[in-house]
Amino acid sequence: MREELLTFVSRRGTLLEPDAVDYLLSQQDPIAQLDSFLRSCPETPFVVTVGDVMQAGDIARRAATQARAAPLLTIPASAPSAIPASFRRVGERAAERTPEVRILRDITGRSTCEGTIEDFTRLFRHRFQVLRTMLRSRRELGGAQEISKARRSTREVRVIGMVADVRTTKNRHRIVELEDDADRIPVLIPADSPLAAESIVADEVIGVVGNVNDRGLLIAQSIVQPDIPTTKAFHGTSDHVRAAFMSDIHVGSKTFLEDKWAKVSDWLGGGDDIARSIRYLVVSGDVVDGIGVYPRQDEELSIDDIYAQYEALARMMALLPDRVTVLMLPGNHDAVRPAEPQPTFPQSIQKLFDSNIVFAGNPSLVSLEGVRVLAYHGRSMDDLVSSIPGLSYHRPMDAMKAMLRRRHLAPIYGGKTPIAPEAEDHLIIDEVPDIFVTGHVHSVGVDQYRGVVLVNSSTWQAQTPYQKMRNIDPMPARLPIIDLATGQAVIREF
Ligand code: D5M
Ligand code: FE
Ligand code: ZN
Repeated sequence: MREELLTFVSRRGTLLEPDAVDYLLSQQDPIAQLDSFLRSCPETPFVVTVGDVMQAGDIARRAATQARAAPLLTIPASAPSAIPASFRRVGERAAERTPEVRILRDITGRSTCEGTIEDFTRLFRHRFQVLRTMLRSRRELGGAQEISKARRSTREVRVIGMVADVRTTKNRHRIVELEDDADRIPVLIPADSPLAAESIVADEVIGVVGNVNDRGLLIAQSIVQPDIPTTKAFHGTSDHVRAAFMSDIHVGSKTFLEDKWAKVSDWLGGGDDIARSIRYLVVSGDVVDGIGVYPRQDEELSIDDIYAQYEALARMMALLPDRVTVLMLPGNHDAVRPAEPQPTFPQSIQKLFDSNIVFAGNPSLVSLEGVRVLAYHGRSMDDLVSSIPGLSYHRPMDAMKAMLRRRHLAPIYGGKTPIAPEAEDHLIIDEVPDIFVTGHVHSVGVDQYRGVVLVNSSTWQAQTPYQKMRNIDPMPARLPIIDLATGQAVIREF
């Protein structure tokens, strides 16, 4: 029964406190009781406590004795209600300045998927519809037609579709199979065309302008990606507060750089002017090394218990100065589901940390005093690097630009990035952020693209045997720091 209950909970995209699990298992019908509680919530709660389910049990019993046909349970005003992501923010602290971190969007508590084929169809339909709407507003694609109509036209056509396949012929021409809800058309990008250098990856949504030849092939004259507007102002804070960015700490690994960590931690707590202006630390995943993430990982661990790894991290975080509010999201080494979008850390891990840590999902869009930060661990860079000629692990900023142009964090499906079939595509870049940050590739850099500040946030782990074998040369112990007033960046090396 425990397993059935936990499966039910994860399908509903929420978390159960251990006490709530025990309480429910002592009830006659644990799933029905939890289900009735969840139905009574206006939104799926982030975590269900023992108080919630006990109260739900009382209400259900009262409802059953009072009126057998009560259609819906109502939740009393005193009951702990669901807390939507946008209201999970840190409480006020005694510092002279109140930190302000608001999670505007992440999957935590909103997962809906069960992993069926229908779910994937729904996910891709949603992706297509949203990105098509973005493309339709592009001047170059005004009057875009359905593929089924365009294929019969003898004039110039404009179509929007999802890339079902890209292949290169032996004469170096590229053929893109483009699909919309009802039809599909092969698009030819001639080897000698100026478009030959354009990168196109499977499952991205693009617009094509061209002519259909008598063999039904659409000869492309131009390709349009959703992209972001050419100019965007940085919506900065009025004071020069700064945010620092980290990821891939990999606590628990033998290659975790303890000495470098001691240095950055001391610096953050010291008297340096820049250090003293840092009020936020965004930690974008792989915060610990985890357990069983890759074959024979146990040989490379200095801490082989997952909770002990998070406890060690919590102790490290507790030594950071009080003025720094930490936002932490998971990556592919963390103890949450690997499929993206990843919900945030379970309560059993969160409770190990001090209250100045704010937990978010991967990816998440957050506001730091009004500055919008899109934080994503960056697993999809593995797929982008292997699909787009010219991209490399040393230039993660190029991969980030590729994501912004596609308005999608993980455009390629079926590669190394596992994607959960949620009802909506949470990996679409709906809103253009002020700062876009990724980690994962253990490199470092800052750049900007059309007014968006790009950050890749280094690592606190030395080269691992696996990375040595794959020629991945990390750039550890660098701390990118952004002035939230201006968007200006500096990188400090430790
Ligand atoms: O990833 C750290 C780095 O190692 C990152 O550049 C990706 C690379 N990496 C990790 N696992 C793989 C696999 N399976 N294939 C290719 N490249 C990989 P981390 O997430 O810290 O392990
Ligand atoms: Fe990592
Ligand atoms: Zn990673």
